[in-house]
Amino acid sequence: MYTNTFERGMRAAVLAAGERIRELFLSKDLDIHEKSGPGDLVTRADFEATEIALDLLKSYFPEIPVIGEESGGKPTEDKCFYLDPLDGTLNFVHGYPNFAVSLGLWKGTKPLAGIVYNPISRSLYFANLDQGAFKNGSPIRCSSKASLESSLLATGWPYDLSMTEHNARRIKKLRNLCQDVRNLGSAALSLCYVAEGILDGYFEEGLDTWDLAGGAIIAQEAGAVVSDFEENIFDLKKGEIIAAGKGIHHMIAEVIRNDHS
Ligand code: 2AM
Ligand code: CA
Repeated sequence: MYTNTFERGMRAAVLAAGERIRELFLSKDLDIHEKSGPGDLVTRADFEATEIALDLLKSYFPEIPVIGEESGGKPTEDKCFYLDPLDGTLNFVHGYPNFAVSLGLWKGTKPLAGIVYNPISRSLYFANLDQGAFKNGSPIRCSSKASLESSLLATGWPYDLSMTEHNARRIKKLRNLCQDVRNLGSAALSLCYVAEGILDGYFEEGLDTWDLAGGAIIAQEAGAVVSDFEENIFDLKKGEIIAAGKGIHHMIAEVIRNDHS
């Protein structure tokens, strides 16, 4: 049933963390604290999910370090996990059920496996390098749209407020070319929606490693082109991403690069 030795432990970690998040969400047990500003929050669920996932990862993979949004840690050149215990905390706080546990396994600059779990819909997305992407065990593929006109895109607002106008110009340009540009509030789920073809493309910048480490390989293994804004190979540390089917990826990148007017 498990395609490699990593899947079992990664799956156990995100499922257990996700089920605790689900309980706290349904019981509205939030305990909210502000981090860098009013839109950047952390809750009891972020901390409890971190502990649950870390304990399981340590028991399955004692030798692999974990870099976590709420637990810190330093990336190494060898294998390491990137854990976002709750991606979409602001959604969680508002009762908007679009958030996930995200876990990526990387070796230096190379993704090896990714897993994203939405504990409300109980959807589990998983990908191993060169082995395709799966949702609840069934293969998924990105969309094959060849024009922006029939495409639904998503993005997120950069957390650096000085970037707001710049991003608004970009969204305005793209909105005139495609059906709409959504903001789903979870980078990990946005990438999974690209992987299963719900979204035709997603772009965002100013993100952290743990926001993207799990979802990027899922989108890639589902056939999406995953790059930085210059269309170079996706760089986890750069924090920017365009993930889209190959028919529209370049068009999105061109608009993003020529957004100065
Ligand atoms: P989070 O909910 O785990 O914080 C929404 O556009 C995306 O940005 C989410 O994946 C969200 O993840 C992430 N995000 C929220 N605050 C951030 C910050 N200060 N820096 C970078 N990414 C952030
Ligand atoms: Ca988070």
